[in-house]
Amino acid sequence: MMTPMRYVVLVLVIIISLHFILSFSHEEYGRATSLSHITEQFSGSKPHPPYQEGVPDDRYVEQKPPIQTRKANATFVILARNGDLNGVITSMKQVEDRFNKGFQYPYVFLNEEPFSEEFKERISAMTDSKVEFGLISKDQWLQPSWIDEDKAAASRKDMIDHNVIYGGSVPYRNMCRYNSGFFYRHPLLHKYKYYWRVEPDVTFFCDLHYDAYQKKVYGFTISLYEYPATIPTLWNAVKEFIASNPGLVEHDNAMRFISDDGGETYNNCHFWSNFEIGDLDFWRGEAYSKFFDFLDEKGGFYYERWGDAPVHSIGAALFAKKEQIHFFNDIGYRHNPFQHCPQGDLHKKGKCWCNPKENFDYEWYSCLKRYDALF
Ligand SMILES: Nc1nc2c(ncn2[C@@H]2O[C@H](COP(=O)(O)OP(=O)(O)OP(=O)(O)O)[C@@H](O)[C@H]2O)c(=O)[nH]1
Ligand SMILES: *[C@@H]1O[C@H](CO)[C@@H](O)[C@H](O)[C@H]1NC(C)=O
Ligand SMILES: [Mg+2]
Repeated sequence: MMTPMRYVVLVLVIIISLHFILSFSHEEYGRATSLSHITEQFSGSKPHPPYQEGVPDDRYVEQKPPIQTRKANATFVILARNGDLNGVITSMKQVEDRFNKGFQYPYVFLNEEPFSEEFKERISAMTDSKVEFGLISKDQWLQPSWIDEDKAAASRKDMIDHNVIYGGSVPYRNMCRYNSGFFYRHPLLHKYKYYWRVEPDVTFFCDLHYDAYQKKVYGFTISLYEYPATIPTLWNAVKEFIASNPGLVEHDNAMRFISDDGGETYNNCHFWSNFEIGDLDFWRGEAYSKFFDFLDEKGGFYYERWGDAPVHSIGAALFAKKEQIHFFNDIGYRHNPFQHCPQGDLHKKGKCWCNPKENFDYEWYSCLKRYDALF
């Protein structure tokens, strides 16, 4: 037997259940009966925590226009995969804050696959500069068909057995070859003369309040020795090229940076190419173009694991005047595991935040002393 009290409870339970079902299944009903809506009816406006009103417009300081007056014909270049997005964001935010807010140089992003909408949106949201996203053609990116794949595969296996970093990777080789001989030919870069290469997950430690695009051919922050296992026959190819193209070699070159015996052997010194500020027309010029084609024909990008760092460095050292190669002493920079931290007055001037004691310049594995000795 049910008591009247039990009927009341049952009806209440049914009403409450109906209310919840309707709130979830019918948006309009849910909104009209929500507690906050009902309180709104009484108080007149929707209550909310004060921060949601935002900062009044008149408290914003007027944005300064770019402080520079003379703009170089220049761009940032970032080669990246969609999966590199977070690392690219990290690097780019620092580029903007430390330097580019005051200059508004454009950006060119390159990828052999189309950039995702998320990539393009998040990148574009970080700057007022022009940003362009370019696709790399497969024939410039992939291992060429004339490479003997059996020979290349055997070399990769050998490098894996010897623990050579990225030794087993074909994509890494594609990337090294593309950076060595193709990025500066991408249609989006035709209209520029100078570029600044930026990689994901690097750190810029200091404010830079002058225009970094100087009229130099090649600028670097860190130099070091290459793993000989990645370039066993590179120097022989270089010597062969010099012998058959003596006229292309610059007289006042930086050969002493890359060779300790007048060109007989390579000392493995190279500029670390994850940071570069350089002249695209130099790469596009006769000397380097012929040099790259010659190296490419040797197949060493795939039969060995030639990196863009030694290839660029040897090219710059042979075909540019040594004065056209610039050490950016004032750019505090880190790409794991090495960093250049400006010392003394430069550290203060750039308001750098790196520990000056952590500085690669004259560590035993650095080649900066050889660069210094050029002058
Ligand atoms: N689109 C594209 N970009 C790549 C690919 N591999 C590397 N990159 C980019 O090429 C540059 C060099 O690659 P990293 O992986 O940083 O090579 P690394 O500096 O020698 O090695 P890490 O010490 O791992 O940084 C970076 O800007 C990468 O984002 C690839 O397969 N496709
Ligand atoms: C920028 O440099 C490129 C390559 O040298 C050149 O083609 C272009 O005309 C230059 N643009 C300006 C505005 O000087
Ligand atoms: Mg890197």
